Parts: sequence; C-alpha cells; structure tokens
Amino acid sequence: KQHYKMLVLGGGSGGIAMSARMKRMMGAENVAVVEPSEMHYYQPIWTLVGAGAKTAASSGRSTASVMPSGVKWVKSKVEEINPDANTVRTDDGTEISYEYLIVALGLQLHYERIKGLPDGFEHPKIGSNYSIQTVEKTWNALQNFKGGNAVFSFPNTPVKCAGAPQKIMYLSDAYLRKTGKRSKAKIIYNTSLPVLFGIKKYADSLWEIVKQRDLQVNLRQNLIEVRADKQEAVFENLDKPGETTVVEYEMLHVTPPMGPSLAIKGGPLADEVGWLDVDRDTLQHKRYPNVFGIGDCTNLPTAKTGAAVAAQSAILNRTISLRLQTGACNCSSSSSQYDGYTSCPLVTSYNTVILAEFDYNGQPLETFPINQAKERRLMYHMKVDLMPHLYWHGLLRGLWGGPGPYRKLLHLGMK
Ligand code: FAD
Ligand code: UQ1
Repeated sequence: KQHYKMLVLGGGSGGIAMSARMKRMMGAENVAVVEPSEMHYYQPIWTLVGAGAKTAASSGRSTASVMPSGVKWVKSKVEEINPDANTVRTDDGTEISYEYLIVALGLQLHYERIKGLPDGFEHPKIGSNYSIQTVEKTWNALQNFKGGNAVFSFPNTPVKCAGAPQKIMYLSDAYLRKTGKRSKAKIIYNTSLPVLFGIKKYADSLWEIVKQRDLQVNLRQNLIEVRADKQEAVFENLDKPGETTVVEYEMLHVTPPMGPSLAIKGGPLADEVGWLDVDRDTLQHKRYPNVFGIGDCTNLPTAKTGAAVAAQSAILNRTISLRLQTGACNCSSSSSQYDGYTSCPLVTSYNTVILAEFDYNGQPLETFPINQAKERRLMYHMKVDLMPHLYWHGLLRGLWGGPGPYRKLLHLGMK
C-alpha cells in the first residue's frame, strides 16, 4: 500500500505549484501528485489560440516535464476521497494513504448539459476556448466567417476566468474589422448574468467598449441547445421561464456550464453545492484539519483564476508551514490571510488589455499605480509575452505567489 506524508490531488496550476513548494518544505520523497493527464496546459493562452494569435501547441507541455524532480507522479484518476480514513482511491482500484492532503482538482466542464453538444462540435462554425479539443475550432470558425451573426455565450453557472467568454468576442470583432468583414457581421453576446462584468469599475469600461464597437449585449440569456446542422442556437430567458429565442449563427463560441469536481461533490469534503469546503483565510478544510485546498475546486468566494491560484499558493504554503511547525490543528494566523486576490486580463483587441484585479470585497486591488480600467498596450504585452514565463518558470516552480509584495512596492509613497 502506498503512503505519502503529502498527497496532492490534481497536477494543474495549483497542484504543480504546491508540489514544488511541498518538495522544498519536506523533501521530494515525501510528496506525490495524482494526475491522469499526460499533458499540462497553460489555459489562459487559449483565448489567444481561439483568435489565431498563438498556436495550440504552445499551450501544452508534458506533465512529466512540469512535475518537480523526485516527486512521485501517480498517473491515475482520483475516484473517491475518504478523509476519515486518510485515504484516496483511484480509478485503477489503488488505495493511497496520506498524512496531509492538498486538493487541487480544478472544476468540471459540462458541455453535455447543452442539448446537441458535444456532438455539435463535429460541425464547423462552432468552437469553444475552454477545452483543448475545441479551441482551434473557434479560430476555424472565425477565419471562415462570411457574413451573419457571430454569437458568444456565458452559462448559468460559476465559471473559471469569467472574462474569457467576452475576450474572444473583442478579438473576433477586431479580426473581422482587420479582414474587412465587420460590416457583414452582427456580433451578439448572450450572457446568463445580470451584468457584463462583476466589478463595476471594469464593467463601466467594458460597456463603453461594447457601445463604441457596436457589440450587442443581451443579459439573462442562457444557451440551452445547439442545432449545429442548422447553425441555430437556442437561448432561454432566465427572467421569463419558458421563453426561448432561436438565433441563427455564422459563428458560435460556447462557454460551457461548469460545476464542482465529481471526485469531491457529494463526498465528505464538499459543501452543500459540491465545492471543497475550505476556510477563506487559511485554505484549510473546515472539518478535516489535515486537508487543504487551492484553486478552482474550492468554495473560496472569489473569481476562479490562475492569478488567484498564485496568491493562494503563497498563503497555503504559510498555512501548512505553521501547521507543521506548531503541530496545532487550527492554522489561523493574522499575518497571512488570503484577501481573495484574483485577476482577469480582459483582452479587448490584438494589442490591448484591461487588467482587472480585485479582492473578496469586489474592490479593485491594482498592482500598478495607473488606472487599469483603461485599455493598455503594456498590459497586453504583460498578458501575452510575460505571463507565460511567469507561469511555467515562476508559478509552477513554487516561486511566484502573486503580485502582492510588488503592489506594495509600486504604491510606496502613494495613497
Ligand atoms: P486546473 O489547472 O484546471 O487543474 C486541475 C487538474 O486536475 C487538471 O490537471 C486535471 O487533469 C486534474 N484532475 C481533474 N479531475 C481529476 C481526478 N479525478 N483525479 C486526478 N486529477 C484530476 N486565469 C488567469 O489567471 N488569467 C487568465 O487570463 C485566464 N484565462 C483563462 C482562459 C481560459 C479559456 C480558461 C479555460 C481558463 C483561464 N484562466 C485564466 C483560468 C485558469 O486557467 C484556472 O483558474 C487555473 O488553471 C486553475 O488551476 P487549478 O489547479 O485549480 O485547476
Ligand atoms: C498572475 O499572477 C497569473 O498567474 C501566473 C496570471 O495567470 C496567467 C494572470 O493572468 C495574472 C494577471 C497574474 C497577476 C500578475 C501580475 C504581474 C499583475
């Protein structure tokens, strides 16, 4: 039977970052990561892949190459977590026991909850930046656009990177202008939300942009069916149950419904909805003190992003370090509490970004001492040229814990 002092579930952004940090804290031989996928993807670049500005190949590296050397990679899928016995069962029937557990399983995409999907992706004119299988289909649909409606959806669930469903709209608009096809296009953003973006400061800028560029935003419209053979998308009006609208499309970008990891939902570690039930200050599990969580799988009340994972990785490192040093069950400490930091680089064209950064209170928490609600070229270069390096060489090696310390430096002497 396998046993590890530190068992990490999931080898995505949070899982690899924490395994690198745990290796430093307790030695590689004490750490194992359970991850079934051969490939690790830098998902934030898929926005640019869907718009033809980056290749899909550039988004992936082998899981073997990102696994910290000496850390055990268990190449299987977590089926069940039993925190009362301190064990995890995988799909090949193996039981692994642990002293400490970090859950970093990400979230689940649910294309199948839209009638006609995922089969509809076999037709052209439809794509989705949210999975490696469908991201290049977005770029195909955009390149083959002749004339008609370009339709972009946002589901009626929490999502990761809540800006991504509209970033691809701005890029598509820019592409159609560049290729002289914009006058033949009607661009429609149908969102389930009652707002364009959750934080007012950035929403105000985005409303200006959609007005200027003649992008039609319809609130409270939820995609429920795709008839890909007929190029029709069916939306329900969430404020008038039963009222549906059929929209013909020349291009459709789908953001799928999302939900908690099926390995957590319904189990002892889940909250009522199914997310990992952790303390919002320390990231320690609320009922099992030797269990911790990071990233999209948790119920932390902030937006689910890689930038949030970066900030959380520094906090969680501190929480676990305190726990190991003092042996205390309760990891609360006033010196390191997660403030909910998250960030969403809103790509608004092929050379501009609005860099949204905010905290648990929905208050802007900007790194740079300039107004980040303005579209800026500098921020585009940060997103496209700097972030990938920060991800592969900083975050994944446990060396990047978010911009917090730099924000304080950059704002020195200012208020
Ligand atoms: P993930 O990185 O998704 O990792 C979860 C891992 O768990 C995966 O490797 C998966 O294979 C594994 N797993 C799943 N189930 C099991 C199981 N049963 N057993 C074992 N392993 C399992 N963030 C930003 O900060 N900025 C951006 O600009 C940005 N843009 C984005 C654009 C798109 C199109 C998308 C899709 C995401 C974007 N994000 C962005 C979000 C960011 O990628 C995620 O928030 C981040 O990767 C979350 O990390 P995680 O470790 O929680 O989950
Ligand atoms: C970030 O830290 C991060 O993780 C590496 C991202 O994911 C790709 C981001 O998109 C952003 C914006 C940050 C925050 C970093 C800075 C320098 C503001």
